[in-house]
Amino acid sequence: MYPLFSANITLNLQNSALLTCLLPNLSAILQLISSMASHSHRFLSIFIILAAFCLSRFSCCGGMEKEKTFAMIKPDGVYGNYSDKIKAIIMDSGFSIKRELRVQLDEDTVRSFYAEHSSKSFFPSLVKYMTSGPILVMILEKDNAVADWRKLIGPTDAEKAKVTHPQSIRAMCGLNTEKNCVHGSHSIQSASREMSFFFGMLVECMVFFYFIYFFIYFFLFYF
Ligand code: RTP
Ligand code: MG
Repeated sequence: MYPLFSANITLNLQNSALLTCLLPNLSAILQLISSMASHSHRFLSIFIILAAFCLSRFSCCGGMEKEKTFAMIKPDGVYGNYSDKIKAIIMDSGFSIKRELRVQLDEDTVRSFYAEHSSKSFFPSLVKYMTSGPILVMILEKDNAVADWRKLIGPTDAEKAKVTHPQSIRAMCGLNTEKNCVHGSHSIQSASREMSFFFGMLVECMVFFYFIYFFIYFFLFYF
């Protein structure tokens, strides 16, 4: 299940190596390919580009990489202008921000994201809170990222966090058990699900449009 992004999307694909190279230089790449002498050379070059893209996608899951986790600055954090401060804490704590995306969630997306809590009494209130304004979602990377990010954000109840974990992010910008400013994945499995939930669809869309672009280009100019 993927989220429906309704508005207000800004995107940081800084570290998506091949996409970052390919997309801004698409017309230059197309010109280079079209200057090649034969159809076979052109199709070979397309094959190499797509294969490199697929390899880069697989390499994101390889064992050589550091652990990744999913982080979110919730509407109260964004609205309260805590985003830059939280990002500074993230960097100072040794994480690198691999991706980030500012997005306004709709109700269905929140219901899907927090499905594990759908039977809880606070669920309707949680849906209202999470749709009350834009959020900032991020992929963070470092050794032991999942556990370290959970530790950094502190307990769910921000009031309690102010007493027991005064250095935590929720102590700094959270208000109570619900409005607690930030989210963090509980486990490597949930991190994987949540990263795909927000960033999987985006990459698939970009690949889809990339393919469409190629097909239109070749049909118009070569057949
Ligand atoms: P999160 O998933 O957002 O990182 O928070 P968490 O693990 O610390 O807490 P969780 O139990 O997963 O709850 C998800 C979010 O639901 C809201 N909540 N409200 N009113 C309440 O009693 C209540 N309990 C939880 C919070 O926004 C919590 O972060
Ligand atoms: Mg949770």
